[in-house]
Order: sequence, then C-alpha cells, then structure tokens
Amino acid sequence: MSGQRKNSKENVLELDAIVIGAGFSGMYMLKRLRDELGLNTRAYEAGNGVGGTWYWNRYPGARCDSESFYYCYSFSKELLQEWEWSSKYPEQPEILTYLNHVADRFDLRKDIQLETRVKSAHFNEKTHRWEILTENGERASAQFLISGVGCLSTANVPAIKGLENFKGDWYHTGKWPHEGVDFSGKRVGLIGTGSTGIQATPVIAAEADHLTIFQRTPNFSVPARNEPFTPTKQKEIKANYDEVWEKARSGHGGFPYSPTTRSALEFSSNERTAIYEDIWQEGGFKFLWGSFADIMVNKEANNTAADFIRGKIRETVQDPVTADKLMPHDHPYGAKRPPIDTNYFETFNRDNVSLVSIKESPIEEITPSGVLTKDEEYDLDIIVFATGFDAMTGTLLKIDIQGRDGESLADKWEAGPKTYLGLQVAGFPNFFTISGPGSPSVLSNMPVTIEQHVEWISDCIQSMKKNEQVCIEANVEAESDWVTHVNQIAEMTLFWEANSWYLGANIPGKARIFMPYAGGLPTYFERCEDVVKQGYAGFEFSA
Ligand code: N01
Repeated sequence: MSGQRKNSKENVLELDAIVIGAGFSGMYMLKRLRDELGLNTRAYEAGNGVGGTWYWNRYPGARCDSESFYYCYSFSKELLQEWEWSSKYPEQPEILTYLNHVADRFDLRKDIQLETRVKSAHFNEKTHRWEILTENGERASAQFLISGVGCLSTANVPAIKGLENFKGDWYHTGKWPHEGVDFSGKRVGLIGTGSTGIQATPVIAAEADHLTIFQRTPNFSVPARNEPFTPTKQKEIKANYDEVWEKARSGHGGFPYSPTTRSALEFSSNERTAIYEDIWQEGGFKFLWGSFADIMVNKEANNTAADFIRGKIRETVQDPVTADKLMPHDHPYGAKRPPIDTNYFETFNRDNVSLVSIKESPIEEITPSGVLTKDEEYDLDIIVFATGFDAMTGTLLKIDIQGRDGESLADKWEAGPKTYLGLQVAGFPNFFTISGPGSPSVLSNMPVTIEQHVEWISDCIQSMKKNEQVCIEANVEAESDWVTHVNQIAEMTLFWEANSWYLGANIPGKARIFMPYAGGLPTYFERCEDVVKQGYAGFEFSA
C-alpha cells in the first residue's frame, strides 16, 4: 500500500480518505482522490478481486444490459481508444476483465485492500474523523468516508421453510461460485423472473436435463439482439466517442439515444406498431427509453407498449397455456426494472423446460428432494435463487455506520433512506454515497452517473481543502426537501404501480419508499451544478 501512516500506539492506520468497495464506483473514486487530489486513500473491498457487481454476479448468462461501448468509463480518452469490446452486450467475464485492466492500467491495486469487509464506521466528533473497523479486526481512520458499495450487492435469499433440509445444491445468482456450476444431467429449479432469472433461463435450459421455472410475477422483456462488433463498427464507435458521451450525459437515462418528445398516443395504431416493431428488431433498452416520451408517465401510452410485448409473447410461445402464464398483467411495462433477454420466451418452447406459477400455486416448503407447492412436489438436484437483492440500502445498513451523537444510519433510515442529492446524509459529516438512494443511480446507465458522482465528490473535497474546511454536512432541511422532491417526481410516474425493489417491496418489512431519483440525468446534473454555484447550497461547512 502506498505511503500510509500507522498510529503505532493505537494500531490505527491514518488515511485521508477511505473508500468502501472496488467496483466501478470505488475504483474511480480512489483514482480521483489519490491521483488528482493527492490524498492518502485506501479502498476496502470484500471480494478477493476488483469489479464489484461484475465480480460477484457470475451466473450463467450474466451480461450487461447497457451496450458495452457506453457501459464503461469515459474519464480517460486513451482507455476508450485502447479497449476493444467484442460485442454489443458482452458477458460478465469480459466486463470483469475490463475492470481488472482498469485497476492495472491506473495502478490502483496497491491502494485496494481485498478480502476486507468494513464492519463499522463511526464518526469521532472530537477528531472529526471516521474510524473504521474491518471484519479482520483492522482499524483505520480518515477525514473522508465514501461508500461505493453498489446498489445491488446484498443477496436476497427468501426465507422459505425447509431450505436447510434440501439434499441437493442451491445457489443465489449474486454469489455464484467461481468454479461455475455443472447443470448437465441435472433437474434444476429456478426461482425468480427478474432481469437475472430471464438472462439465466436460456443458458441453464440448454445445459440441464430439465429446468423448472418458478414464477411469481410474469415479466415484460425485450430482446437484446446481441451481435459481435466488426472492426468497422469498432472504428466507428471510437471515432464518435465525444458525441456518444455528450448524448449519454444529456439523455434522460444516460443512454446515447437521440432524444424523443413524441407521445405514443400521437400515432395511429398501425403507425405506432411499426415504430415499436423497428425498435423491437433493434433490441435493448431503447424500447423503453428511446421509443416514446410518455411510456413511464401515461398509463394509456404505457399500455400500447405493454400490449405490443404481450403480442410478441403470444406469437413466440407455442403452448397457449404457458403463454397465458407468462403474460404480464399486474404492473405497467418499465415499472419493474425492464429485463433485456436473449431467447427468453423462446426457451419455453423447449421440451425440457416447464413453468410453474407460484402465484396460483405458492411454494409451501423446500423438501429434502425439491420444491413443494400447494399443488405438486418438484424433484430437483439444484435450486437457483434469482431472487434479487436488498437493493440500495441493504449493503450500507449491514455496516454499523454511526454519525454525530452516535446516531446510527440504520435508525435514521428506519422509515426509508434520507439523503441530500443521494450524495450525503444529514448528521453524517464527510460521509458521501456514490449512487446512494435519492440519486438517479439504478434508473440510469450506471457508469455515467457514477462518474458524475465521483467527480462531484472529489471537486467538493478539493474545494474544502482549498478553503481550509474540515467538515461538510447536508443540512436537515435540504435533505428533507430533497426526499420530498424525489417522492413527488416518482409520483408523477408509473413506477409506483409495481411491487418493485425500487420501492423496497421485495424485502419483507422494508419501508416502502421510492429510492432512486426519477427526474432524469439532465435535471439532476443541473441541480448538482447549481448547488455548487450557490456555494454548496444545502450543505454546511465547518472550518
Ligand atoms: O432481481 P429482481 P434480479 N418467492 O428483484 C422473485 C440488475 N441486473 O436479480 O417480481 C418467489 O429484479 C421476484 O418476484 P416478484 C437490474 O437492475 C442487471 O433479477 O417480486 N419469487 C422476481 O421475479 C435488476 O433489476 C443486469 O413477484 C421471489 C425475482 O425473484 C437487478 O439487478 C442483469 C421471491 C427477483 O427479481 C435485480 O435483478 C441482471 C420469493 N420469496 C440484473 N422473492 C445487467 O444489466 C423474489 N422473487 C447486467
């Protein structure tokens, strides 16, 4: 580790800044603080490699749902020109290789401590420093504490009776074994049909003897239409990178689509279908974010997209009973995070795949030999939980974080997370969150918002250093206004109309609060810039 002091009396490592996590967020934060600001910084990472989400999520079929050439860092033009993506939607190993390359290229590893989970972080009001304790028993302190723990990193394994008695093997997709899982000749049960389950289904089905999918909520999905990048395409991307990033940063969700203001309701049914068909053939998130401007704000407009997808399911799935079970019906399209797939609905035409609706016939327990639903027992060798995450707050709240007066973050957020701009929490000085609740985060192409957060935080710290300020802290009023604003924006959308993890609805007992900021990147970025122009309005500094 580079140039770090140890207070030998207390055996505490003294740093300027501590970053938690070494995924997309943590690595760039470390680079900025260390290389631009010259701060003595260390990133603590629980995994034994860098990559965050891409380190943990190694399940079959894992790949990115944003196109590779803009699901990456833009801070280094050289890196953009050097790196070659193989295809539109590369698989997890390629993204992990990219992140490892970034770690090497920018010499980040020497300041990343792997296999180290932060257990607690307490703010010392006398020293104005954060004191952290790791699960390995190491102590460190720093003026600044920055969370890059990610939004989707605490696996949700549902508490189903009897799991401990299952004689086969079971896995959660977010904690996939590094050596992989051999499905050949196996009877596999997959629980969950979110983005992960939808990506994993076709790949597991191709290998397993039989795959049974246990579906609670039928989901919409749009084909990815992955394809390899030809050398000509690579050249074209690299020649146009400035424009790509400009468009991505000014797009509502951080995607470089040409902006659209048209309403789905302006067109005749035939015209609209033709537009949807074109975008369906193109594939990807564009179906939601680049087709019509009102899909997420107008139910009637949304129904046109939902009906189109339902039509595609009906057309694709040969067995009408299975097609009926797969038909999404209880939430607007996009109100749950929309999956992107490769042959998901087609997979239900295979002889070795069956679908069980656990809404109609709920799982009663897991027996030693499989899954028992209200109506039937399914014998299984392997159960795969694609049941998602305690999103946005779960990982932070697993750490004992205490701010002023010993107030714990868990207590402060008991009724739902409160932040100012998704960046800071009142009562927790010098603690920043990258992609925290209240930021656009998961409603965006993450690297774009991560870079904005990291740069905002490092600029803020730089300004504090210049002005000899010791602490920055969001004020309670600004925080409360921001939480209200985040909710008001969400209420103007259809996001409220689904039991999604955006609302914490997937975790029993979790407060039902819409967590990400749905107002779009341009508005959010402008707000963050205005706050700075107004002398960090809503924040208080102490010298
Ligand atoms: O998790 P999810 P995910 N019994 O929460 C079901 C990102 N991601 O891992 O809808 C039975 O979306 C649950 O049912 P229901 C992306 O942001 C990114 O799929 O709650 N079923 C649902 O079907 C995504 O949104 C990429 O009724 C239970 C599923 O499990 C996020 O990760 C790829 C259950 C969980 O869906 C999370 O996706 C993949 C229970 N007790 C994921 N509990 C890329 O872009 C839950 N379910 C690379």
